[in-house]
Amino acid sequence: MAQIKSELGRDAVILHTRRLKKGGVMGFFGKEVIEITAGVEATAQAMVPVPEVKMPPARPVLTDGDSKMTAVQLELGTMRKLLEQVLHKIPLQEEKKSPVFAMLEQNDIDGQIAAELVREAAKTKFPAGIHFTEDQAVLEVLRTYLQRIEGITVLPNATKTVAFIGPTGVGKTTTIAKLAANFAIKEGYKVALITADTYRISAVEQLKTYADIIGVPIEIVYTPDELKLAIQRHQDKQLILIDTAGRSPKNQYQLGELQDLLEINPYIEVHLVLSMTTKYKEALDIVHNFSGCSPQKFLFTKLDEARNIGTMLNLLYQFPVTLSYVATGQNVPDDIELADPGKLMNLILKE
Ligand SMILES: Nc1nc2c(ncn2[C@@H]2O[C@H](COP(=O)(O)OP(=O)(O)O)[C@@H](O)[C@H]2O)c(=O)[nH]1
Ligand SMILES: [Mg+2]
Repeated sequence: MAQIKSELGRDAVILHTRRLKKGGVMGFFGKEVIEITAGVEATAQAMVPVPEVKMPPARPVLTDGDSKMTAVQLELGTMRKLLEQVLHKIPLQEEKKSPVFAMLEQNDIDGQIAAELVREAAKTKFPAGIHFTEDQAVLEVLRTYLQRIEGITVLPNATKTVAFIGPTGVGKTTTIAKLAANFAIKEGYKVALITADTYRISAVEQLKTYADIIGVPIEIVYTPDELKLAIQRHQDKQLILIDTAGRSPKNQYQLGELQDLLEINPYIEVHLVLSMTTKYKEALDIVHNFSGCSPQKFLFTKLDEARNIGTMLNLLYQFPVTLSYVATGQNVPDDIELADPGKLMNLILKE
């Protein structure tokens, strides 16, 4: 519905849906797609004047990346990759001898993924007239996994609500302060903060201090109902940022609570915050454990402390999510930027 409404407006209704399989062998491995026919009722459209939305220049627009990633999609993404890996197990040994393979491994890109990138590059047909060496071709393929980038899209006449989830200490609260300052002070949007992190008094105080300095309102909520009301109270804002308690990925009860909190409103855009200092295998566990909260975007912090961005690449290779911002230090509000494929590629090539 969120995607339909973003394309057709608030009055859009679903007229018809049907499930079908595309591709695949004997009904297996086919991608199930859902075809949705939607429309806008003529009367509703005629009666409600649609306000003209003036888009500020050079602001990212809504794309497919905005559709919510479900836990199932997350799992399917991993399963597809696993299957491909099993099916191609033997030839992968050859790819491991490629000179570029060592460079990828030095960047902590998972061996299996590095081998697949090498194989993908060998199969890729680049546009006529472009001749890449093997190394360059692999890097070009790698770059395609860094293309899905989209920050927070704020529209002048709508309220964008974004929640940040992730383990304790990854930098959620600091990131929210940075984003709030940038959107409110630098870009002049009306911003409100909501914190659901009421487990520690210091956590509330931390965000409250930032809110006071930036000059934006802050609400403290203890239950899903309170969160709902707080969001309703701030419908005059263009951006609402929600801080959540750092959840232990091992604690399913806490994760369930977080899920309940986020399910109150399907329009909440969920960013999973991950630290670049986390090892790949740990990060995989975190992504799986938080998948119930359907994160649409990954936001990486502590790039300044990381040896390389291998973990980021491994995750983006595995999951069909969008990359939003990268945080590069402790300074509020400066140490954050929209992810940039060129800069990220340079980090891989620096050694
Ligand atoms: N080096 C570095 N430290 C960061 C970054 N982002 C946050 N931090 C620090 O990480 C610690 C935990 O941050 P906090 O926002 O409280 O994490 P939360 O528990 O996820 O809300 C604080 O000391 C922050 O200053 C970053 O990008 N780089
Ligand atoms: Mg916090």
